[in-house]
Amino acid sequence: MSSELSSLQEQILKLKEEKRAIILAHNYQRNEVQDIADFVGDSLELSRKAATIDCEMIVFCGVHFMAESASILSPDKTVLLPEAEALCPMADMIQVDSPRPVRTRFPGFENPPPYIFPPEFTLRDIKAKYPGVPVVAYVNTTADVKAESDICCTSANVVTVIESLPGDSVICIPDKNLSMWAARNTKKKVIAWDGYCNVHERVTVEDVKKAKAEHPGAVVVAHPECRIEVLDMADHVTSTSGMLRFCRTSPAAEFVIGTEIGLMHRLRKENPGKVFHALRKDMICPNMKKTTLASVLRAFRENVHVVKVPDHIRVPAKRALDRMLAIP
Ligand code: CIZ
Ligand code: SF4
Repeated sequence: MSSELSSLQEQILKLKEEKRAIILAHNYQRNEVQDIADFVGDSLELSRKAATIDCEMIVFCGVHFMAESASILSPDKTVLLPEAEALCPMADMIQVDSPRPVRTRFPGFENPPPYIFPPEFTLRDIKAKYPGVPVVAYVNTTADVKAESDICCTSANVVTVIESLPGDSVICIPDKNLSMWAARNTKKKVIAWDGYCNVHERVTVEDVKKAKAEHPGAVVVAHPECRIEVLDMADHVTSTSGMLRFCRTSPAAEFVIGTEIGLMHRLRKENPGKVFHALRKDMICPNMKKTTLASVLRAFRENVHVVKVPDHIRVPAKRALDRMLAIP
């Protein structure tokens, strides 16, 4: 490790103690940021940690919606997001009441099925069209969208959440890939939104074919934010926490990993005897990589950037998160 790096780490650890803070890092963060964190996990594991741990300050190394969830569940703690511009483009693809700009459709999805809502709609439009149909919001949504939703879900529990709801239909926002994958695994009608993660969306069937040819003995694991035709070719489909569990317990020794490459750090650290290949080397989320050790240090020094969800949004958003957390 360079002395510059270790000096940054030392300064961070000192301020962390002084401020009675904890550092949470998402599985997609840079390796050195993961290494300085008290806990590394998916957005929900980290928010749960934020709610239960005894501290005054949380420095959330992730993207904005994750810091919002921590603030929703722990309103009395100061939540800092080191990089104000660490946003999730997918979370920004749905708005409560003002439509987002119409974007160009991506290849292969020129003719979406009719149940997928186009971008010029808003969440309120879709709710008005399907009165009484419950809205399931993926955790990758902004706090105000969660506040307008009935329940949240993660990529790990989406099917269980859908099955827990009354009626035979659900509105599932904002990721069309996760929604279509959930639709495959439930008898309920899933009304999907036209959002997507541009990091997972870029994986193609050709990429999977190539990875299988290059690593014939490897197990292919894909995140449900990938396109449905990619998921159909994978051996296992699961969230980041699910991937960590699966690769730890699987008897296989070689894996191809279809998610943001930040996860490779934990996979390799926790499974030194196993081999991991990225499904695509460019599965890199620029927003997740904005946070560096220097920005973590600045967050502590300058108390930036405070993420605080106002009560009129926090209370209904917490209701949606609590409903999910109440499902065993
Ligand atoms: O919920 C999360 O943390 C995300 C964005 C991915 C995952 O599967 O863990
Ligand atoms: Fe959003 Fe995708 Fe980046 Fe996750 S990896 S923060 S879903 S853009």
